[in-house]
Amino acid sequence: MSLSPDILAQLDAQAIEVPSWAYGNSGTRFRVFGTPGTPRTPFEKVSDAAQVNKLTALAPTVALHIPWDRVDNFADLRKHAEDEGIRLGTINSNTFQDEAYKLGSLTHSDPAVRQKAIDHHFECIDVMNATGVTDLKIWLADGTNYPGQADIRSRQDRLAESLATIYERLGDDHRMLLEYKFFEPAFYHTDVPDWGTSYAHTSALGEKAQVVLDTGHHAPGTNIEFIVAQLLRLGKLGAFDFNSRFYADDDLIVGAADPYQLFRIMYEVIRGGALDPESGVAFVLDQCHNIEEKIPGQIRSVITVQEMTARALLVDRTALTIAQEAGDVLGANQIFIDAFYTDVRPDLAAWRERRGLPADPIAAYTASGYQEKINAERAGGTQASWGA
Ligand code: AOS
Ligand code: ZN
Ligand code: ZN
Repeated sequence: MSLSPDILAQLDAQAIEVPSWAYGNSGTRFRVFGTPGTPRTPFEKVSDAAQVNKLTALAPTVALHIPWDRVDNFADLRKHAEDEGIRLGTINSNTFQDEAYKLGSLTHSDPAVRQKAIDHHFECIDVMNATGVTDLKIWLADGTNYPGQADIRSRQDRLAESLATIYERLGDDHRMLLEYKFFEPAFYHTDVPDWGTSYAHTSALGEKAQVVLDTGHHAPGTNIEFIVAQLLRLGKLGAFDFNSRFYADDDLIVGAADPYQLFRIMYEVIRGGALDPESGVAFVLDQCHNIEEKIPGQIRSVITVQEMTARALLVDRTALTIAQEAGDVLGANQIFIDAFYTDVRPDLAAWRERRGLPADPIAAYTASGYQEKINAERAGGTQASWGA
């Protein structure tokens, strides 16, 4: 099987957003390792993000995180991104690092703490207005560690009220994207633990609110592609956070742990019409490169998403429907397997060359001298890290 013109046309339109925090240092609670050339400012993170797009044409936008990417003048950051050939993407809020949020943010029982968290989201909306960005992503660390610690039901009521206050402030073309996660940092209950809770809140809020599915935020064995199918069916899938995991929220390179799962997810994306950019579903990486080189790690990630998308596009859906309706269990499954095992890498290398891109973007990055340049230029100063 090779990639038909129709498949290639769909791949032409694919866009994957990269996260600014992937270019900073990151680690675990045991150690954050520094690396040469790590950006010191949001401007340098944007420059690094732009390298991924220059070599792959797959990553035209970069997600920002407030306060990590707070700058004096966001119009300057926007211009810098445009000068580098990319655009600013999703604005991510942060209510998980302040002392005040130890027992919660938008769900906190103290109205003053809730207001502080709401005001932070208002600041994020101001940033959206200053940058022309339309998506506000909310991930909450809110939860409890011990049964009985808090009234989980009233926390839901306060969450609904806080979200409604933020929602009211959104512009006409803005979206609020609510991410769920089953545990961590809270270990007993989390206030937005699953897609159902995110769906309940975003449905109550209205059309501008949608669900974010982070592939690392489910219990082991969860059928994630089913959730994708269901949210698309309900018209409530706003965005993906792509990464992969062996154990919990590992934030490893997407597809590294289970490429077949990524293929199955992309199949449901295609099946649900969400590969069409008009669908509004955003494909964002949410990864940390703790020990590997960051820019090549991001290049590898976007290429993997493209490869699994191409393989999923190879599924012969007409033959599949016939097999499914005939009750041909093994025949239908074989159609999936045939597509998944097709090596699309030569066709995608040719796709890149036709667009004036390097056939092997990682080799081209290594040969470009960019890493040596930033290693020399960025010596000294404080390197950006995941948490600052
Ligand atoms: C946290 O686990 C989530 O995946 C969020 O998307 C978070 O905002 C992101 O990891 C950057 O902090
Ligand atoms: Zn995430
Ligand atoms: Zn996460």
